[in-house]
Amino acid sequence: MAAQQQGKFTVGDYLAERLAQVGCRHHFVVPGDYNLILLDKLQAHPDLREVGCANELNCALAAEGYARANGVSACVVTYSVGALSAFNGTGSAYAENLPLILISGSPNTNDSGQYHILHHTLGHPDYTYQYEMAKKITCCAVSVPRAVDAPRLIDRAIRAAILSKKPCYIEIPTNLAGATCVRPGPISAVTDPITSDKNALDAAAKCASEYLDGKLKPVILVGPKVGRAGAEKELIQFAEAMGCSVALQPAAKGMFPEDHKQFVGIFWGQVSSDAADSMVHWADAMICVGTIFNDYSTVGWTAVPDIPLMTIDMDHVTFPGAHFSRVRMNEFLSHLAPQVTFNDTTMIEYKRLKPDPPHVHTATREEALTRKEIQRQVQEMLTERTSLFVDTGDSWFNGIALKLPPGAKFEIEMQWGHIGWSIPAAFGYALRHPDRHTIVLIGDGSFQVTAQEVSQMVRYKVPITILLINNRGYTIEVEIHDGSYNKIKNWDYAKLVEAFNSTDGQAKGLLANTAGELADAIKVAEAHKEGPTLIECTIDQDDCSKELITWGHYVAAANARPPRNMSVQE
Ligand code: TPU
Ligand code: MG
Repeated sequence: MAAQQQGKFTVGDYLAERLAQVGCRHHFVVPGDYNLILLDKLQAHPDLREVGCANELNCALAAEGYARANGVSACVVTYSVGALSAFNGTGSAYAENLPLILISGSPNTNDSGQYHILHHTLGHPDYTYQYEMAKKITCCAVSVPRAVDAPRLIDRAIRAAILSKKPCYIEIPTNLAGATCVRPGPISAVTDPITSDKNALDAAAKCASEYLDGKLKPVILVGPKVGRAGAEKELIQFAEAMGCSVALQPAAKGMFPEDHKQFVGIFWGQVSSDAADSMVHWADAMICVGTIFNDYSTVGWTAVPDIPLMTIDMDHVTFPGAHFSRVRMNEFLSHLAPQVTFNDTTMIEYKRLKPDPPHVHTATREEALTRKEIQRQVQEMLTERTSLFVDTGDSWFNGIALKLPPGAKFEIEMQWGHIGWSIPAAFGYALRHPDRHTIVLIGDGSFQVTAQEVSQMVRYKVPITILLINNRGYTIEVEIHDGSYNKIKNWDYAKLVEAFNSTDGQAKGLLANTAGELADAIKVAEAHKEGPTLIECTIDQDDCSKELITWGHYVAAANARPPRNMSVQE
């Protein structure tokens, strides 16, 4: 702040100060003439580091990944040509419950009144359309009309994002970023959390004891909002007080320790792991914590629990006949823990049902690489320091089947499901967690969507290991519905990432056709700290998990349900 204290304080400085205060150490940008002054102001802040991205889709997805690591993130783009691309990553942040602050430059405030037609716009002088669009995909959108309004609007948007764990949108006209502005008040006004309503907390706890009363076989089902609510510790405390089985939805993998004795696997209907499916179906009470039931997590609606549920969401709790607002998930779990009755019936049953560990075949060095062998070798890579990103495709199923050691983290984007998400998201994440070993599992089709962002890993020397599983096409789509559109152009992926090096980069691109080549390549990747390593793992086109095939059949059936209101004539 020293430099800013001396000169004039501007709208851009105000935003910079707020971003730094809420904990953004990096901000992700693509420049354009509507945001250049703003970028200068953000750059001038001593606690913010600017990170340039190759395009705005990747920029927003990098910020999405950064929010996973840091709790909040910022992405700065130019008007329309930039922002409309960044909206996709913003949609991801919304769907995945991440507070991403999307900031866009916009036209000079004089232009709309003068009916000027401007570049990068739709070509008519109504410049409100981007703000109107942003309202639909953020929890709070603000457009700053005058410098004097900036503090209030910036604070409002950022507070909304932090409280609701959703993205917000801040639009700053190009001629306001450098306009004089007052200094911000205490940051606590923006960041202080809303705590639970005491009466609602007590009443919800009473209702929980009524719900559980007389139930013999309770099970806890954990969903992905547990991590977003920061309630992992309280969940363990609550689960141990209950003593019952704990199953996880696929997108919640990593949010409850897999070596915990109450962990009974991933509940994913027909493609569940361990004995999760049997336990969930056997239960007579189900405590859903942060769950999301969508067509993917329910395997095309075939795995929807059919008993009345108790649901603990991020900021409310519901029962078959009651709803309690303003009850925070973490506070409710720790409030309830000392009040519940220990009941380990489902654990006793689990011990009887628990499948034997699968026999894993270790391939010889010369054997052609298979999906199972990749999975076996990736399993050996996982340590307490690993953060594993799995992209849409068979990588989801390969990743979910791995056993996470204590401390390992798992990131998946199953609600939004944008192929290629993992490349920019892992980049953003790894900048914030240089201490961790970030590994990406991604298919060839997904990689082609966001491949440019590997060049940022090269530029910022981020040592991410990318295992690209090349099965020559969109196999997940093949399993849902096949057609010639599921074939793609093959690339020389290993050579491609080395092309990003130019004269100064240090990416390594390796090709593994056999088990031995993969083992050697993994050793190279683990020793390489000066940039990313991409290992192209070639497998047979038909080599995919049986879970993907099964899941694909059910999702296809759900997609194909005929319209209910079809007229008799049709
Ligand atoms: O393992 P595999 O072959 O299934 O993965 P790969 O090669 O990455 O293929 C993914 C194919 C895929 C598509 C084309 N999965 N979902 N989609 C649909 C889709 C299209 N565009 C975006 C941005 N996201 C999507 N999920
Ligand atoms: Mg593929």
